[in-house]
Amino acid sequence: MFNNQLPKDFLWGGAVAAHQIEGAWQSDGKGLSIADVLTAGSNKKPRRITDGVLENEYYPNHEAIDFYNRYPEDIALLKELGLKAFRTSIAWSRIFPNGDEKEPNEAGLAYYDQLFDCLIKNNIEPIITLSHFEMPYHLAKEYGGFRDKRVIDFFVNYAEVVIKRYQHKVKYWMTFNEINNQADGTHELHAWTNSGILVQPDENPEEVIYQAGLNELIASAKAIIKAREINPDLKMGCMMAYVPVYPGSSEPNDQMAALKVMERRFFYSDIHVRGEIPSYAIKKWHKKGYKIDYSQAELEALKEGTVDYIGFSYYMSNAVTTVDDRSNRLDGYSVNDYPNAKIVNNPYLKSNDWGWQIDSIGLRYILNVVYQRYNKPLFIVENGFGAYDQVEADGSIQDDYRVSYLQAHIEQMQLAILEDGVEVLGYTPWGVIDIVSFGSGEMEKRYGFIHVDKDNQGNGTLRRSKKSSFSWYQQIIKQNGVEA
Ligand code: BGP
Repeated sequence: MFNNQLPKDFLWGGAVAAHQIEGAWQSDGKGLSIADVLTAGSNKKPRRITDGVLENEYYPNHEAIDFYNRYPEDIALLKELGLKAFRTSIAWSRIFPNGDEKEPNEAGLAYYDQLFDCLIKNNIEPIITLSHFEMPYHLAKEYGGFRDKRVIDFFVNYAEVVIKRYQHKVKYWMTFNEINNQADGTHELHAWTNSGILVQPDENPEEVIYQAGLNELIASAKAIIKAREINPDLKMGCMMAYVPVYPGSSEPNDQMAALKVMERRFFYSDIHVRGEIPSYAIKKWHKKGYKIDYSQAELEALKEGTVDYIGFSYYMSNAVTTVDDRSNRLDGYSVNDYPNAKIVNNPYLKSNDWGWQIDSIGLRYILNVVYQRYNKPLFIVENGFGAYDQVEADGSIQDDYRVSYLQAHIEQMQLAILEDGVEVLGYTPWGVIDIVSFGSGEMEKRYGFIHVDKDNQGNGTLRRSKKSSFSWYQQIIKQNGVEA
């Protein structure tokens, strides 16, 4: 397969998020964000959401890797790597510290002007997420996050300010990072980071999450409508976490269970792309007696504010079974959608140290499934291999495991493009430079081509150094793909 058939303007890049890279959690007028009250966790211990910032707690996102102050040095390294695109997010609480102010914080706006100018000067296209788990804490605390429809307007106001400000520097935008996580996570982390909600003991978590998720989808649609009024040349995308679900056996109930588990994830992109609430959701809400509130005007906004492309993350695949109780995992509400459905490990696949099952063919599979479902351009804005990298005595890091993961996934992406006819705008591997893990808060769950000297307890010099994968990816970009 010849890699030189990939489009010449294919956007080879790298991805990060403000709360995981910037640090400077209180600089230049920035308000507290919902990420600033997440403690450190570990591979085995989930992160906790604290009520405000507590004394003698360690919050890994407060300093992260200090990109806020070091971005010129880091962007010089990304330029050397050969990136054509760099995905990051704007920290909402740098622009509106509490979220419900009328006027923005000019120092926050000025920072992102400088960051985008630096990227553009280095011929790197900024790919921007409006909210990557970074809602202002005040909106979560005082309004209950997206359970309150006023937060829709606060988000749209924020989106309008930044899209107007940066419309000539940023062409590709996405609204909410991995908006569908909240549908699948039983733990409160996803409901908190997606929607800023803490489910109360007397509430039905699924009903609250569906309402908050729908309000977020309405906010996305209204922001996209505004963006098109500002500048019709902008490319407005959604951002999904696609984890394909295979049937655990050929027993027909396993196939139906897989369809139903995927349906819960597709609920979000079905609305982002098709602009209407799917009939399976209306039926489910009615059957379960859920009171999901939406108006005719909001339905019209959903219809008008659909996306131009679908950004998504891909890391792993799952399997689901109904035939036996092999499962020891209680993964999310999705398994409630079909009798006896349980998420199980796939015996044909290996896992990384966090139990994420490695499946490069799953990327080609999901590219085909999503493209056939929506017929919209796709953008792989996250893919990567988290690992405890080893620094050798000579200071080098031989991350061949990361190269083989990425090589295999790029091969499958190229098959989807060159043989299956899927339209893919670009590929921005996650954590292009080592940053704070979202799920565990660990600094040592590393994804980068560039190592950062900092450990899980926050100790280190923050020195940057190239891993062996740096020169490998540099070559992939130069030759526009992998030879397979
Ligand atoms: C996705 C998030 C990213 C990133 C990635 C890796 O869910 O969009 O923010 O963190 O997962 O996850 P982790 O950092 O937990 O390894």
